[in-house]
Amino acid sequence: MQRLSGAQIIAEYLVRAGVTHAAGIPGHGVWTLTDALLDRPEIRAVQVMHEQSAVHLADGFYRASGRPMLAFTSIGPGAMNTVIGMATAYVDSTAVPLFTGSTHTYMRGHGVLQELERRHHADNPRIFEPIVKEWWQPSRVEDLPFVLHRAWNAMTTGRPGPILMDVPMDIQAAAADIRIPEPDAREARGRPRPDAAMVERAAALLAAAKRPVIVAGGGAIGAEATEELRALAERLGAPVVTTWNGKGAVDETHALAGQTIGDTGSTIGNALSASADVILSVGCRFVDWSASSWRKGVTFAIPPTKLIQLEIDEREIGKNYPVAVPLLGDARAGLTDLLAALGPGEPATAYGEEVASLRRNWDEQVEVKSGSAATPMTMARAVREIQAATRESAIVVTGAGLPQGMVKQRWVTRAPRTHITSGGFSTMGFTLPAAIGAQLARPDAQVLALCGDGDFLQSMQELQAAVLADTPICTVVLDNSGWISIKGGQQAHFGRTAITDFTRNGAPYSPDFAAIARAFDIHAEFAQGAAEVRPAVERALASGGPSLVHVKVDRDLAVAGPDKTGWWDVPVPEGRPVYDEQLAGRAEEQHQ
Ligand SMILES: Cc1ncc(C[n+]2csc(CCOP(=O)(O)OP(=O)(O)O)c2C)c(N)n1
Repeated sequence: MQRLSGAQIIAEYLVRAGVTHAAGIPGHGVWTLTDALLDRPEIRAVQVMHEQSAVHLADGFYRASGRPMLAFTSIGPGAMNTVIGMATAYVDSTAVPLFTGSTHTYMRGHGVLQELERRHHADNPRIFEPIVKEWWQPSRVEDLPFVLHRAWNAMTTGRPGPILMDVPMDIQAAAADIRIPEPDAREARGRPRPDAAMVERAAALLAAAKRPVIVAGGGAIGAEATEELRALAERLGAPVVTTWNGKGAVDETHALAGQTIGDTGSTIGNALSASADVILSVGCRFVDWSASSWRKGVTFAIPPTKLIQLEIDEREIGKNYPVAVPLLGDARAGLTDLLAALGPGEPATAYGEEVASLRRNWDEQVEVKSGSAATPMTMARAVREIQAATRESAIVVTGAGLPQGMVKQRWVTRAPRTHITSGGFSTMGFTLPAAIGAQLARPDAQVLALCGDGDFLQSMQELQAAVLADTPICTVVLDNSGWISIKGGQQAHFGRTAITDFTRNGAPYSPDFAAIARAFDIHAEFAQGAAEVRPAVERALASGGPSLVHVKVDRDLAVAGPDKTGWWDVPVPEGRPVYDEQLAGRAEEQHQ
């Protein structure tokens, strides 16, 4: 037994759970917690300039390493500022622990500074209800050890996700004689295996398949299943296609890499998955963006394709497509069992040269924009030049807009956890703070934040966080003076555009992003010709500290974005040019 304050109990538990970093903004609501962290050199405190960023930092840290990082805020507005970050983590199933300060238990309901109390006292956490796996608001200091191990268990096991711990100020301060639980003894360890009979059925189906395809989602990377995934793909001769969050599950230069799928995916990915006879999906949700709004034959045709769905969360099984064989369990364990059930053998597929030929066609298509020498430079060319300046192991982070799709489609990802994106929630403002988190998790890696100007302008204050934490991330602002992805969608769907250009006196307007960076006293560059980009990024990365490269890219919608490769259903009103086309497409969608 030890006599500890609530905050000391929390700090001790975090240390035992292996937490090494904490990001947040202190306030009176967490004075006791931040004071207790002072005594724990094991946990490095990182300052951010907005609490949403604290959660994005922790999220980026987790995506880059598989290890949770703490995010903390004061009571009230500080806590509320995290909502978008928590939703982003929840949708993409990443483990983020958020600790917020809360009203003193003996004053609950009286309306203390920053309390929401009109419907229910200390009511802030209910705002988080749809975006956390669990939330807790302990009422006694003695409850803390219990709620801590329950929260940690929920966050890290099964399908990971964020948790909220809303800790009243008096509970942080109160002391008790406590035994701190060992996280190891309270967490569900091990990997749940899918039912053995189902594994046999799945293996038989795969062994007989002539056109098997593996669809890897973020769950394949989260479960550290990529080695087994490659082994199974090679055993079967099955191409691997990836979703946004699955990018990196397979080395994209591998002969069986079928690249990405969906509306801004690849022609090879969509062709292979739409013509598969058997699909094995691994940790993927089949959302509209990667399944081309479920329009039959564009990315998938299930049925007639038979689906084997390997998935840790039973709620995802059969949700978007009917399954031939459900494999409820951990991705790595399931793939290991499938490999064992198949035994040694040679691929029996009927692809022949087809995968290589689809790949050649796709590479030729990519070359049009990525190899373009046009002025202004295409964003695709800029992305190619940026990658050329980096090591193979570099981590690239994106958040929303054209850079997110461009990187999905054209950045050649070699290893898991080196492509980080807010895929499911597609959150503007994610890129820069998530990159700082990734760099903290992987100090030796090159980390690049590839932002649109709109994305950057939502969280550019975090250049200060990068400076304070001395994280040598390289932020690249791909500047097209506007929210051009949205403009492109408006043009395609409505035939005209609204409220998307940044203009002043009728001309495109951009701030001087390099000057902004210099104001934060970091290395800054401006590049506008293709030949300028690579050396600018190389110099920025070599500067050894945080840096920013402002890159001007073409705004013309014909070349601005990634190639459209699939289908996306966004309703438009009657009378618009694409109204009939939209209805015709919708009639072919499979979502019952
Ligand atoms: C927080 C948030 N607000 C709005 C959106 C809708 N949205 C998606 S992309 C985008 C524009 C992104 O602009 P920018 O970062 O400049 O990239 P661009 O598409 O112009 O290249 C917007 C407004 C979003 N995804 N997230």
